[in-house]
Amino acid sequence: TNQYQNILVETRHPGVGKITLNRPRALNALSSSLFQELNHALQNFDNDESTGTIVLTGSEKAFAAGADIKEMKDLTFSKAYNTNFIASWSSTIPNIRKPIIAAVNGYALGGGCELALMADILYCSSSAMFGQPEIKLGIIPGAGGSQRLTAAIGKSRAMELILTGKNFSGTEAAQWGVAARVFDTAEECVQGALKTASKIAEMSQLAVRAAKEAVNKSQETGLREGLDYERKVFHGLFGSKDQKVGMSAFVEKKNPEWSNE
Ligand code: CO8
Repeated sequence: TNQYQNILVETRHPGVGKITLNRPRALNALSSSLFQELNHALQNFDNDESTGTIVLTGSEKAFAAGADIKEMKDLTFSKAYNTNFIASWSSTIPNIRKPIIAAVNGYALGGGCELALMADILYCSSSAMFGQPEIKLGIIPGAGGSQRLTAAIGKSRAMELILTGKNFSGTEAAQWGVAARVFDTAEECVQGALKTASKIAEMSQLAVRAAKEAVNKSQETGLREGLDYERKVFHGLFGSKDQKVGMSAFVEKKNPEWSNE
């Protein structure tokens, strides 16, 4: 039984938690209750020892068509400021320590595009429609669009998209490096994400965690600090059991049996 109203949660492949945004009548518009459920489910998977990776997807028509405009329409500055509107939406995901793969099909607009950009790996289908249309509503992106999208595609392209609100396709997302891979169909996209997630879930979870942290560091610091950080974590992993397991298995031509220790 599903304990949520706006999302579906399942564990199909061993080690892989799957979350499907499921508010079809509003094209998965991101309401407060949807985000509360999403964050709850993500935290549960993060705390669950048998889960190694998380796949986040929507429907074939929409990953998410943005924050819920009906919910925001009458919001005032003072209410937004006093309640720190959407801060909790976007502060949970960066603290999830397990890799999140977004499988994006259909619309990923506004907050939907930003949510996809929060994932560690982004896969999409060629017909996916990304965009930051906030300018057309008289606002700007509020959950990282101006920061993460700019980091991913460069200033000039990000400016053009954010100032005009025009969409970009899944094919363009892959060409520009927003997406790691682009698939012909929605089904292939979700299957591809589940397959990659399974593969990652079979690695040493200790090493996966360290690798995710090290890559994320590169997005937040200068090169010298990032390299120092990477080397310290690299050194630290020689204190792990899985380093011995992995390297002995290579030398003995066996498959490693990870202990995650
Ligand atoms: N909010 C609320 N309802 C929505 C939204 C939305 N963002 N998008 C679609 N819906 C609803 C429609 O109102 C409609 O409901 P109803 O049948 O009751 O009228 C239903 O979903 C189906 O939508 P359409 O009839 O419009 O479907 P179309 O296929 O004709 O069009 C589009 C699809 C092009 C996606 C169109 O729905 C659209 O333009 N949607 C709005 C896209 C948008 O502007 N998104 C940005 C929102 S602002 C934002 O995200 C700010 C970011 C804040 C941070 C978020 C934190 C992660």
